[in-house]
Amino acid sequence: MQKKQKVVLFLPKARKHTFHGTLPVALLKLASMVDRKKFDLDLIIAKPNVDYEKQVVEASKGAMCVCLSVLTGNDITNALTITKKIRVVSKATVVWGGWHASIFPEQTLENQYVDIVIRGQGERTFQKLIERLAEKKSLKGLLGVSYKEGGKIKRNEDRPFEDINNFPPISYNLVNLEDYISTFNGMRGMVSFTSQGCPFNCKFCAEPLVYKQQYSALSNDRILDEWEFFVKEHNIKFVGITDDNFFVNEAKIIDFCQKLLKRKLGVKWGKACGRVRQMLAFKDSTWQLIADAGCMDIEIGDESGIQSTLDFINKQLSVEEIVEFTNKCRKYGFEVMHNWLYGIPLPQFKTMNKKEINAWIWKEWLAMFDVMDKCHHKYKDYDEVRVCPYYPYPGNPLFDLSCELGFKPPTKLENWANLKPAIWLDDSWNDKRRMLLHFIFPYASDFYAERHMKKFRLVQRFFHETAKFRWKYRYFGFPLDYRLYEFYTNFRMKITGVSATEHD
Ligand code: B12
Repeated sequence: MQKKQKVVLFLPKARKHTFHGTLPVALLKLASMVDRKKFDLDLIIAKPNVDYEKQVVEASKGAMCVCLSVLTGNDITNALTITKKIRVVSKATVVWGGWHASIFPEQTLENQYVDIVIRGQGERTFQKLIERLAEKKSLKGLLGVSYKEGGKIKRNEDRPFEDINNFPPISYNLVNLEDYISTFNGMRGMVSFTSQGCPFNCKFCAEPLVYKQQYSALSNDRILDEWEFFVKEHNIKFVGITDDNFFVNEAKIIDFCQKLLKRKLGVKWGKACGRVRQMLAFKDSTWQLIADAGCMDIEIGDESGIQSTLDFINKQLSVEEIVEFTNKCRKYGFEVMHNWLYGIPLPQFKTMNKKEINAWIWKEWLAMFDVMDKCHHKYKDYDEVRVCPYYPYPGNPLFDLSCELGFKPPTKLENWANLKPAIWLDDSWNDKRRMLLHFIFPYASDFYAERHMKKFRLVQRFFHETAKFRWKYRYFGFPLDYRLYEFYTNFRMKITGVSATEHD
């Protein structure tokens, strides 16, 4: 009998200073495509307290290929460090897939340590690639791959996007699932990825480049089989949905909720992304059903409080709809996770100097605050809010505009590891953002104060008052209270290991 070839799958470390505990969904899905009668498989994840570098290098010895999943960011540094070490001890073919490699296949392959790139949806291409590698066949005509041949980089045609129901269920037994159980809304939680792609075309998102506005969702029965397994085998109480867009098709959502109720799993769920306008068009009975089926929170991309910006980025959303949506969520008992962007490149920036651009961004912040005030009823209650600077991720019209505005995209793979926010944003915005998210929001909130007032120490009362003042007057100057807060938080952390607010 012929000796089995070995395939190594590796997920590098995504963040510089911390590890992420997110389930390695992409690699698990790829692993399910490996015919174990023909191939041995090693799945290695960068985890704390594990010498994962050594594991990958050891596993690569005698392996047919080592395949890595890489996002734009620190992944790249970690992936390259390890790939270099592999090259010293092994002749394994090095395959990169995932978002970064899909966006920049040519530039990724220009790096001497990468042999093959798989672009976009990976399952089928990966399955066919390892067959070809095992049979030592040429990659000519293999859809979805870019590769090197005779010193030249070749790009084969794209592989048509496939219905994800064609792929086998995830083999959860390949990992210790307990390692990936985390606390969501105070409950034992697990993530579930139920669809791939997004049918919309927001100008700042890489999705249209990678998945070309295609969308495929698992059947409701398949999703629920997975959830039933989570609940029955792992005592999961909450499922967080990591899809880019979960609430796409109202009829499917209705069927999903009805089937979920029928299974009597008693599981709560949420963190699911939806589009405001599309969800507002759902019938009231659908909203009620979603609530009855145990949904706790919904995530949306508000992006901007300025209508002309929302129109420019093709968000198909009005400022009034953000407020209407939030009120509707409140009525049905859902918490909203708001996501705001600032520093989005706009055509008028071409004729503005840096000072004028930063004055515009302040205008963006003020507009965002006004919408927040309307949504949060002046902090009587509290939704979760993320405020992020615009990063020029490539492959969309905003990236091209960013280049016109002076952004110089890295010309080498390794330089994408430290992508910075847009160059027209000066450093002061990051300071303000931290003050807003870490200090003003949690401390100004009446919700926070009501909950903690009784045990409020003097210093926290002081923070509550100054944060409220800052919020009321939109004031970020003289940050003495904020510096004191930082000092206090660090001090408390050192002494007790507990941070000063719940939102740090
Ligand atoms: C969970 C998640 C994370 C997790 C873990 C990511 C991971 N690698 O497991 C954490 C929290 C660490 C994370 C961090 C970030 N993330 Co994130 N994240 C996600 C999220 C929500 C789900 C990822 C997932 O599991 N997908 C499910 C799998 C099945 O899909 P997939 O990853 O696309 O994989 C398929 C193909 O890409 C391909 N494939 C993937 N890997 C490989 C490997 C090989 C060898 C092959 C052959 C194929 C292949 O096949 C897979 C199956 O079809 C996605 C959104 C999304 N829709 O994917 C964003 C997303 C991946 N994240 C994104 C971003 C921007 C970030 C951050 C920069 C955010 C931030 N500001 O901090 C950081 C980057 C960290 C870093 N690199 O330094 C962007 C990616 C943009 C980019 N150019 O890389 C996404 C797409 C969100 C978005 N729509 O903008 N993220």
